Amino acid sequence: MINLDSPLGIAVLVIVVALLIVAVSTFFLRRDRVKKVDDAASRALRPRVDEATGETAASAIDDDAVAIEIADESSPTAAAQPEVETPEPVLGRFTRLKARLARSGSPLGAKLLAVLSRDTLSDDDWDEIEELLLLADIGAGPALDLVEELRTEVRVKSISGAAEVRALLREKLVALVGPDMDRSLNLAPQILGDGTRKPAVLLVVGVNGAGKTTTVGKLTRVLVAEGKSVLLGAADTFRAAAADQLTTWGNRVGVETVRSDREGADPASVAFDAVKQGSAAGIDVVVVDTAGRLQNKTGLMDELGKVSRVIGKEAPLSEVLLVLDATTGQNGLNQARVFTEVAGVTGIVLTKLDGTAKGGIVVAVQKELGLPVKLVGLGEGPDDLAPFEPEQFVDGLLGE
Ligand SMILES: Nc1nc2c(ncn2[C@@H]2O[C@H](COP(=O)(O)OP(=O)(O)O)[C@@H](O)[C@H]2O)c(=O)[nH]1
Ligand SMILES: [Mg+2]
Repeated sequence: MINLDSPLGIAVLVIVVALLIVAVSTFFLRRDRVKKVDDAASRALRPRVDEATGETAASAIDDDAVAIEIADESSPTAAAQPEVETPEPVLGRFTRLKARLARSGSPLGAKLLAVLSRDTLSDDDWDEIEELLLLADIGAGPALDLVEELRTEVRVKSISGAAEVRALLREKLVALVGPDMDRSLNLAPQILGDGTRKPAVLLVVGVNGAGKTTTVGKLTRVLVAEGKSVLLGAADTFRAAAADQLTTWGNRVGVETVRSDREGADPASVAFDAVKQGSAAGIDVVVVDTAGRLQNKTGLMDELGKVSRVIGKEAPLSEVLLVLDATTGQNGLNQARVFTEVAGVTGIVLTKLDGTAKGGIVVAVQKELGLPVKLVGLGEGPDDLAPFEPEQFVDGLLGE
């Protein structure tokens, strides 16, 4: 035994007691940390809960996917969650937002009406109509064709009166925008050859500042409003701020973001992780945001090509959405073409249509790229993204 009479014995006793204290406190600290990690993991996998009914979203997670903790108001983790917003319903969004098309200094409708209300339309009048359509960025070819058709029909059917000509113009514009194009997003769960169920995977691409991250944020709200479970992937790894921006959007509607804690991490591996985690958790839709550097075509091709290839190892891509800034007009189209060449784009999101009088760019973009505009951004508000509706769009353009 230790001899407490000797100084050596006392010293040994002190050391033994100190070691015991260190061991006990380490044990408790570790237990606390493991619990925190578990809490974070279960939060990431928790399905959305309908606030009104307390039921999990119908489309949420299969019973057999992963053990999932259902949010409970009384549980400490639920209490620690930031307040989750309820996004606006998707139906009728375009109708709400279409007035913004005309508000952005686009009195196309008013100007056209002024010309059309002249008694008989002269060559100059028709030229003026063509010019107005050109100013709205419809593109030279379509503007010329439209005026020719309109002119012929007015003559052949001996149509007179501004209202009738305007109705005909509206009809022609709707036809030009393509009312029959498939603008739906492919959000179906994917069943692979071996029977495994994978989430729908959406990849969002486009140049810097086009509105990609904002669109992913708004789109997440659209999906949440439709009862889907969503996971985000922050594959813009060049700036930590980009991942923060995305995480903030997700947090507002209770959606987790997979990100790297290191700036400059490999975007393809972040994208892969997001899809892998989404699959494991039985998530409905994984949306991957990317960086928009357009240094040169080869660099972009390599990087985006790698991102989609690597994602493909986990699940096929359901949609590749190209985000285009409508205010860049025809100039943006050349850059856009590069993306369609390298990234297998399936649809266009046209942003900032609220900030331009050149709404006709919708026609030009679809014609040039041969792809449908699926969604449009009409403001900086969180729910200012709407599925594109040709008739409503033309009415907005004409200021109706
Ligand atoms: N007015 C307006 N601004 C938008 C719209 N979409 C995005 N923005 C703004 O465009 C800027 C760049 O957006 P961001 O998503 O960061 O672009 P990214 O670099 O492509 O990810 C931000 O200030 C957004 O608020 C839109 O539909 N209308
Ligand atoms: Mg971004």
